[in-house]
Amino acid sequence: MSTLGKIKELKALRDSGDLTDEEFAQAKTRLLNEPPAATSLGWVYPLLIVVIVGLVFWVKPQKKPTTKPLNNDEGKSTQTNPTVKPQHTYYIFPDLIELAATNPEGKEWDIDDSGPDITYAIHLNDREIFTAPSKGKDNTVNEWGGMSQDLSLFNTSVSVEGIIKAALVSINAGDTLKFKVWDNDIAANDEAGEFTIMTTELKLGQTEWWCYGDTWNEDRDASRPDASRGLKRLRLRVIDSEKKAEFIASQLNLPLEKVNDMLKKLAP
Ligand SMILES: [Ca+2]
Ligand SMILES: [Ca+2]
Repeated sequence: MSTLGKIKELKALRDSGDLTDEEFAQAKTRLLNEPPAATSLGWVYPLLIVVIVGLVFWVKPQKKPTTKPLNNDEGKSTQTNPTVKPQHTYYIFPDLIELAATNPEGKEWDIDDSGPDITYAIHLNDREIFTAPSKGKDNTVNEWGGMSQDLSLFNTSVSVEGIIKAALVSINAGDTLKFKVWDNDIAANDEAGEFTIMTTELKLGQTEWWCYGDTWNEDRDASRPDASRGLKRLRLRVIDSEKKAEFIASQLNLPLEKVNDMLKKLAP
């Protein structure tokens, strides 16, 4: 019933003597002051939505100015990964190496006109600490997963370290890591090039390095031509050695719990 209808009803009650003039006046005031429930919900909810949506859009842009300048420093589009911690150990390997169409002398990689067979070795201060677990075949680009291809290792007594195929490196000031890359040949190998980095400058996760003459650039520099000879690109992967279960889980696309159970069986 509308407010007006209710007032009419009250008026009738007063006229018939069921309500005194005072009671009628009080009831009428109460009626007029009480906003009807249906209409209050009708406008309160849309207003709430407007306020909440407004708040979300207002809060979001507030965050941007604090994170953006960090990434825009050198005009890089990619997110800057944190660097490694000193006195901490990491698994390190190139998960991708790309060579130019010709060798450093500007000649074909292989005389049989096939592509190069990419392989690499990692040196710590000129001492070899790791060699590629597998070689590429007749291609200017090759990838490595950082893990043993043989998943049956999980069912044997091989150690956790036997599953991860990467160099284990401790971060110490002054130490240098060198990645030597070559085309594996039956007779004499063709050197492709080298990439050198201080261990303290390594960054967690993936970092892509592009070769421009004698210098290396983090990320591709579109203003310069890509290398036309030898080593062209090397993508580094750095994993916290304490996070090996997470790494294995991500590479095998398995739930972390399952990998942890598997590793418990392997760990002494
Ligand atoms: Ca060759
Ligand atoms: Ca070949």
